[in-house]
Amino acid sequence: MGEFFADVHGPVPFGGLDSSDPLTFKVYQADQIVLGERMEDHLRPGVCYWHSFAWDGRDMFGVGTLDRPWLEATDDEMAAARMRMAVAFEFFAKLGTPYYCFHDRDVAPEGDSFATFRANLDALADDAADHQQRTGVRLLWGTANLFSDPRYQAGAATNPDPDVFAYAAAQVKHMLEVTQRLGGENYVLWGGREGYDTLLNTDLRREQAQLARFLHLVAEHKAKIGFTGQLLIEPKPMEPTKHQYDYDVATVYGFLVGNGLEHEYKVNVEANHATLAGHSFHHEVAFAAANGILGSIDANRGDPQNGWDTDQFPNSVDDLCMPVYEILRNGGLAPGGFNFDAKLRRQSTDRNDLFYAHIGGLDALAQALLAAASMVEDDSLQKLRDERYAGWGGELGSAILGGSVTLAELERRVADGEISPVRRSGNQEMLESLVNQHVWSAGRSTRR
Ligand code: XLS
Ligand code: NI
Ligand code: NI
Repeated sequence: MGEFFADVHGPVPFGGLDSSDPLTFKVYQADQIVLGERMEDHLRPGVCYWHSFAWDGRDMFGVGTLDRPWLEATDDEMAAARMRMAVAFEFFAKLGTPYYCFHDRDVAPEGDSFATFRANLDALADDAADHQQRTGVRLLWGTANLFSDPRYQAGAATNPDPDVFAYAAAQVKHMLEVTQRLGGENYVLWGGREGYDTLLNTDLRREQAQLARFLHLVAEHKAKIGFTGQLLIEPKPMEPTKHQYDYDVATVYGFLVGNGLEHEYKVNVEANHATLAGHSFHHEVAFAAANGILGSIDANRGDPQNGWDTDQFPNSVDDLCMPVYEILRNGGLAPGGFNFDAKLRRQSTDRNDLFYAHIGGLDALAQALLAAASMVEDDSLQKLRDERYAGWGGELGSAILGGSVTLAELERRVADGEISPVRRSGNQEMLESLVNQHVWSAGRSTRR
């Protein structure tokens, strides 16, 4: 097959905000220096294989609409898989982003046994290594699909049947090794069906113990093979199950600490999983950073009217800028990055739509980065936060935190009138305007 995306020569150029060409970046410039680092090195953007190349646009109500010839029925599944991979790398290289991510099943046909699947995956990993070498595109993270096959209908590690646990373990062991072989910088575990549909048939205590054991096995194997990437858990509250155990970052953090796993795993925060959990994306990133487990990001968005994982491409600088600010203040994302776990709408049937989607998402991220960097430089947000807590650096605050005062002592001092709280404004509206000012003005001077 010749080029699939024949209209685009790539790499997609920078056109600037005055460009009317949808196949140019308006803000994103990989080499632009922001706070001393290249924009690309801050964002470490990646394309996800599954939504873009392993899904044809089908939904619950209808068949595929997208032009994905390698997904059509065929007698030669390996040839189709090779075509899919060639087109995927053509896209990555033409878009000009450094990373990609995939599940084992996104690239390899299942075959009729685990041994066949493993052989298929190994053969396609060899191809991927060649494509990576040729294009310079790298693997941000690998993962195993432990939710599509009917055997996982009641979960993988949390399945009532230990045979299923074992099958999942086999899949993860192999995919961890494939990820290592391809130089993957992270390995993700998303607990797609690790939850329940009804409590009537569910033993919560057992299932949690099984999940902890599974995560220990993965960490042990990582150490055994000397994989240096970061292990990541991707929280999500529900869908496909009614309730998922990795509900949100706080739940995952508690689970990790409760099972002695907090030094082995960090989190891959997905924007729309945050909103499904009733949080903001900002909250999830800030909570992960505050607890030392911020790993990587799946950058997408939901639809404010829909309560499901619509996986749309990110397009709101307002929504992205504060999460990016927290990331910068936390010292960046590496070895994590921004993977677009996002898919086209079913009606976006032109081949170029995949470019428009990624270009738009990257531009929104780039503007968020400029705004966040401008807030870091200006520092007034942090100064206001610091001033708000200044008392904790004083005599009383230090004594309380240092454990040198008792409740009785505090009561005495309050009763004596030595301590008397003064009300202070939180200045929320002023801060909201301050953020807007950066969102609106960032990058003006550097634009052509
Ligand atoms: C689904 C998840 C999934 C993970 C990878 O909601 O976002 O795509 O990122 O298994
Ligand atoms: Ni998701
Ligand atoms: Ni995701």
